[in-house]
Amino acid sequence: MLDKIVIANRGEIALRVLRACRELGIKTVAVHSTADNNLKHVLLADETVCIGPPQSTQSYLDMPAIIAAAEVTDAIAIHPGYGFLSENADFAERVEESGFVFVGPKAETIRIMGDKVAAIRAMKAAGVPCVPGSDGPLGSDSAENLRIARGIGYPVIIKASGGGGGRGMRVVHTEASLVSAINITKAEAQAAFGNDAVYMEKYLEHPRHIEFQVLADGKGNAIHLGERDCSMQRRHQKVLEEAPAPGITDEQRQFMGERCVQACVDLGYTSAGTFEFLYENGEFYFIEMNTRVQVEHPVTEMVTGIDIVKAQLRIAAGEPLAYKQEDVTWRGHAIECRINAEDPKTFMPSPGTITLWHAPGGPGIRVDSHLYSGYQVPPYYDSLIAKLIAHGEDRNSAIGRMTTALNEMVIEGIRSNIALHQEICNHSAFKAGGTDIHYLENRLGL
Ligand code: MV4
Repeated sequence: MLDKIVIANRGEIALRVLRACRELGIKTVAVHSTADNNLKHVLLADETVCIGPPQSTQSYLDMPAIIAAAEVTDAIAIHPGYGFLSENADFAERVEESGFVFVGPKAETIRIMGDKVAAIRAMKAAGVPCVPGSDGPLGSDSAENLRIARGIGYPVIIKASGGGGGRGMRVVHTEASLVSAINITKAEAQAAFGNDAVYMEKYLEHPRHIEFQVLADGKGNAIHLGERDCSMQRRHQKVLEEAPAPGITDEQRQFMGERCVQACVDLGYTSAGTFEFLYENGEFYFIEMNTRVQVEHPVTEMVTGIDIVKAQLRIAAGEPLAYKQEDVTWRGHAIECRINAEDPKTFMPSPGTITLWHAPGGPGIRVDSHLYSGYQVPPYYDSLIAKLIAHGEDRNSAIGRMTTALNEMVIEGIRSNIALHQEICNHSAFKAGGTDIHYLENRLGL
């Protein structure tokens, strides 16, 4: 097993990684900014290294500072968590070139998945169903682009190859606006990503966002852990996720899971990963792959009993995957509510001192949070302060436990979105299951 690792992140995920390390007997180094001296995992870590001032560009995004911290502490590996440098292929490459293990896929794989045109090409080759669209990047011949759009049928969407996660896209409803939409998206993509390549897809108007979790060891062993429904979102920020996805049959799960596993084998994929799909009218369409552990990984852990972060660490240590596909079973239903330090009406961040914190508990309840009474939520980073996960024998039982737990949770001193979650859990369309990606924004009238 890895002797010692650097946790190159903060907040709940840094604590989540630290806990996995403790279970595996791995020593931990917490690297942190000057704003994060009192972060829970920093207080718990075996060693700490301050890597810079509060601004993440000068701390959690400072590659040399993080690699230097690994050097001075004699660490073996670096776990990037999510966000920050977790999907930065250059960082993964520099970590490996410096002689450390990057807990994640090979830099080359991260680079392919960061280039959406390359990712789609790889998925098509592996037999993963993709959205009908252009074959590769669009060229500069407007007549040809109009022909491609006519072949797909309007509405279409123009996406930046260097984008992803909702950045650099434009929906086109009519032929008259296609050429200018392509030009504007290309200019924006050049400015934002330094890459003006764009591609075209059929625009799906009412899809759900369903993603498949995989684990692969890069030695030819790969499994899927089923799917999550992440459709409950606002402005590309997920709010609530669940596993399994309501209404998805065992046959659909097996079929799509097998396609994802085959793609992992073809790609030589290593570590945990997520295949993101749009789901509409009973069909799945690949859109992007995430090469990191995700915020919502706990719902999959709750229904499969498999610890995804420990699996990442074991794979990084060179161990073969400990599970075969037939070892993976799914029990009950799990829901995660992302608790943010934000104003319930304006969604503006609400940093400040936590004057009182009571975590809920009871059967089927899990709380992934770095909060404690007296902790100060800094204003510099994202506003996720807790993930409340409820598991039950079925979806209704999970919703019931979530409702009880939301009522039990006490956060004083800052504003939070607990009330929003109570409202969602009480709403008839959510209770019925299977709401699309536009449900929350429409429901909130935003
Ligand atoms: C789409 C789409 C509809 N049709 N692609 C947004 C984030 C990025 N990952 C892909 N996105 C979308 N791609 C086609 N062909 C709608 C979205 C989309 C979306 C997707 C997932 C979750 C939330 C979303 C919110 C708005 C738009």
